[in-house]
Amino acid sequence: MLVLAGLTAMSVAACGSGGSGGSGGSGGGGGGGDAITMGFSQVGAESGWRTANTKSVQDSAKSAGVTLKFSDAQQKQENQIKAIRSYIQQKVDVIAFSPVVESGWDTVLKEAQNAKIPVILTDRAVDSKDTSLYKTFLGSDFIEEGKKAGQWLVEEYKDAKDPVNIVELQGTTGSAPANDRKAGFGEVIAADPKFKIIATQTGDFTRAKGKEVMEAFLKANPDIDVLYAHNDDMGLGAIEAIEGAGKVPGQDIKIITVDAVKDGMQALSDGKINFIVECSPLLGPQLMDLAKQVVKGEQVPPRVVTEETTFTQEQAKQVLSTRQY
Ligand code: GZL
Repeated sequence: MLVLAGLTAMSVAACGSGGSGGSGGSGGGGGGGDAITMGFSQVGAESGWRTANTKSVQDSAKSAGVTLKFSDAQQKQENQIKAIRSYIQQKVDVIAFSPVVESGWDTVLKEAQNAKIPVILTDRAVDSKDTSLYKTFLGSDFIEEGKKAGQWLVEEYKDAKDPVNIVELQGTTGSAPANDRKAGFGEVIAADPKFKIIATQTGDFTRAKGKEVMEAFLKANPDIDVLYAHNDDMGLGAIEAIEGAGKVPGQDIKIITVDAVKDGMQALSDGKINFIVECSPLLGPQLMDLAKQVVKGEQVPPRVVTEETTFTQEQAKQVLSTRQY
């Protein structure tokens, strides 16, 4: 739970809703009653997580009676900026988006503010110094996710005396999850010099790139002990590379990933991944609650942190059949 500027962020389950925070705007469409129009700019369709997140947003809009204008930016910031500008032109009541990278948003967010259209950040953060440019940020604590990954590794190798050689598949360069998952993990393993990140490179959160980069890691580093991948999809691509190199994933090379999507949990249950840190994509219900509140001008918390857990191989076996995504 974060306490910010006299307001308390909410740490709620994926289907909860916000509390009191900054005042909302009346928006272009007036937002009369509950029938509101939301312009949503999505990062792309790069991973199983993203597909599940898109479904959550679209299904929740339907059940909340929110008219949704939806765009897929194919992981390009310029496409997101274009989409936000078009929503401003269309005078939607509220804009929500998952910023593909942290920087470069102030100008377009200022345009939305000048048009009196409230903006909600969902999933990823921006590095704008002026936090009045958006009403709230709903999403995971990525630094905490990185720390959880590091804490598992420290425990797993607590009796090891020799160096532990780690390779890291980073998420999209410049994105909040990549920056913060790297920082959280690095902070925890820095406590013991036996942990060495011998190679680190972006796999852009995709399976294909994860496989390609892991192939290069394997060629250049014969003695890899651990892979830390910032999402399941890159980890699954890396498993193909590891098996292609005649090694056993989960045994010859231990693997830690983040997300806990179905395919990742299957690999965890099969013993090919050793530990997964959950990152919930099911943000839709909370997003619609927050959108209705900001359009009505109600106060919402400036930060809403989604609750999530971690899974070992045993735990994955127990919950696999119940996973929603
Ligand atoms: C995290 C999200 C990341 C996922 C990836 O909230 O932004 O983007 O971890 C996805 O799987 O591509």
